[in-house]
Amino acid sequence: MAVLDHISSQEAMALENKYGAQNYHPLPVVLSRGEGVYVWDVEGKQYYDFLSAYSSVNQGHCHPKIVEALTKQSQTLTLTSRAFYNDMLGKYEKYVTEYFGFDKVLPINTGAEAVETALKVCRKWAYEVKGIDTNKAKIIVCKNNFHGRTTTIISFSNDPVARKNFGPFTDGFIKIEYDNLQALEDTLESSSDIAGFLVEPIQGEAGVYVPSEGYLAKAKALCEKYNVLFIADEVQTGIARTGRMLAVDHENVKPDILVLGKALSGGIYPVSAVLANNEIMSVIRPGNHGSTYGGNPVAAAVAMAALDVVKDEQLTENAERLGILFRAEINKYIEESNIVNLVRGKGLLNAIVINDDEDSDTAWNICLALRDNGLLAKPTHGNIIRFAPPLVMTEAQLLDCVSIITETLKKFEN
Ligand code: IF1
Repeated sequence: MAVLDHISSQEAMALENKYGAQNYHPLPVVLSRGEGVYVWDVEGKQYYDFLSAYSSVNQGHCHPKIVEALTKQSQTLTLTSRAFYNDMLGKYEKYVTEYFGFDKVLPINTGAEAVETALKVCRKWAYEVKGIDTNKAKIIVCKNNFHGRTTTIISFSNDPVARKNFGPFTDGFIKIEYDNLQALEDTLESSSDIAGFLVEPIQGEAGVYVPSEGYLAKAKALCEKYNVLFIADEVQTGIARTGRMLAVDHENVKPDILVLGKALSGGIYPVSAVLANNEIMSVIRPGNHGSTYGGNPVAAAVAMAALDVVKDEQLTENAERLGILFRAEINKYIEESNIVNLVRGKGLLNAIVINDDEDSDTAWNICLALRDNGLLAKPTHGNIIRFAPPLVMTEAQLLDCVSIITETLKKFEN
C-alpha cells in the first residue's frame, strides 16, 4: 500500500491497533485535514476541534503564516546541531527572550524535555549559587501534577497508571497539596535544602483545576522569602490559552524559571523552551545539557512565526473574551440541567464536571455523541471533559459550539 493511498477510518484504526504500541486510547475518529478551528476525518466529515492537541494548536490548524515559515526554512537549512552556529537561532533567542522578558533561553523540543531542563538548571543553581550541599537539593511539586512522561518526571507523579512498574524512581522531590499555601510554607520552613517549587498555574490533567485567587502570587512571595526558585510549567497554560500571554500574568507573577512548549510552535513542530535570567541560566556551561534538535533553524523560524500570530491576531484578548462568554453560556445550561455539575477554567482552557462517578463511562459516551454532532473533545479523569478550542475562533463559531455541546448534553439528562 502506497503511503498516500486513501484509507477508511476502519483501516486506519486497524493499522494503529496492529502495528502501534498501545500507549493511547484515542476517541474513534480518524483525522486527515485541519484548517483553523476545524478538522476533517478521512470520510470528509467536518468537526470543531475542542482539544487543540492539548492546547498546542492555539493559532489554529495549519496557520498559513506558520506553515510558510516552516516551508521556507525547511527548504533552506533544517539542522546543524549545536556543534556549529546557525543564522536563525540567535535571532529566535533575541525574539523569544524579549517577547517574554527574560535574559536567556535554553531551546529544546518537547514539554517533558523542557521540564527536565528546568529541574536540572534549578538543581545546579541550588549547589552553585544557593550553596546547598552536594546531592541534597529538593524540589517541591504538587499532588496531581502533570509535567510529562520521563523517568524523573513520573518519579513525582501520583498517577498509578503513569508510574506502575517504571521504577526505580529519581528522588529529591517533595509532594505537597496544590493550592495550599500553608503546606508550601511549612515545607519551605522545614528544610534549608529546598531548591525550587515546580507548579502548573492551572492543573490541566487534574481536570483544569484553577487555584484560589492569589495563590500563585503568594506562592511566589514565599519562594522569594526562602530563596527558592519558582518554576512555572506553562506548557499547557501558556501562549494566550488562559486569556493572558501566560497564566501567571493573571497575578502579575514573574517566574524565576518559565517552561514553555506546545503552542510555542502552534502545533506545527515540536518546540519547547526554558527561560530564566542570567543569575540562574549562567550555571549552565558547555557540555552540561543539550539536544541534537534543540534550537534547530526550523524550530526557530516556526516559533517566531507562531508567536507573531499570537500578537498579530490578538489571541490573548480573544481567549479572554470568548472564555467569559463560554462559561456564561454553559452556566445558563447548568441552571436547568442535572447532567453537568459545574464549568471551570480561564480563557479558553475550560472543563465541565459531569454529574456521575469518576469511573463511569458517561463522559466518554458524551464525547462520542459530541463527535457524532461535529465537535471533538476528550474526557480527563473519567467524569471531566476538557474544552480547549483553537484561540482563532470567532464568537459566532463559539456560540455554534455551545449549542452543539448543550444539545448533546440534553440527550444525557435523566
Ligand atoms: C500525553 C494531559 C494535557 C503538560 C504540562 C509538560 C507536559 C505536558 C503542564 C509534557 C503535556 C500532555 C501530554 C499528553 C497529554 C497531555 C495532557 F492530559 F496529560 F494532562 F495536555 F492536558 N507540562 N501534556 O500538560 O509535554 O512532553 O508531551 O510535549 O499524551 O502525554 P510533552
